[in-house]
Amino acid sequence: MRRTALAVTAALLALTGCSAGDGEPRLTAQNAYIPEPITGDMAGGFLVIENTGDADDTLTSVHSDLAETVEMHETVDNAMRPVDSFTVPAGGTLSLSRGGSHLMLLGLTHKPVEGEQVELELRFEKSAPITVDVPVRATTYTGE
Ligand SMILES: [Cu+2]
Repeated sequence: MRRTALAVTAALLALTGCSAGDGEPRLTAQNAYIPEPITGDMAGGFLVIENTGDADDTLTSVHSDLAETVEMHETVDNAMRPVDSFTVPAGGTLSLSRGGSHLMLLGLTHKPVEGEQVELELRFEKSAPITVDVPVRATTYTGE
């Protein structure tokens, strides 16, 4: 009897942990790619982070074995500049795309080529880190 009650409680907790409306962000990374860079100095990184939860989260840093540092850049008037973080709004997306905000991989260990996979670790203020296997695409690839 007692064991049954505990099992039911555990099941309920598991259920609430998976439902929306709990004041937590819920993030998934999609459509990630790195265009094959022209030189081995740096590479751009693009992806979409969707937040289906009901609290904002913040992308605070990105790490990769391929790069010494991964910066977050925004593009203003066709010039890019580093920022400390990106917001992933509740019920919305953070879109890192060509011509807009993006990741910049600097200090590459080697020049990545099309077909390769590069691991990126995304770290957030609230959510657990997300590791993404990012495919290296053709230099001219734009995501569509
Ligand atoms: Cu940049």
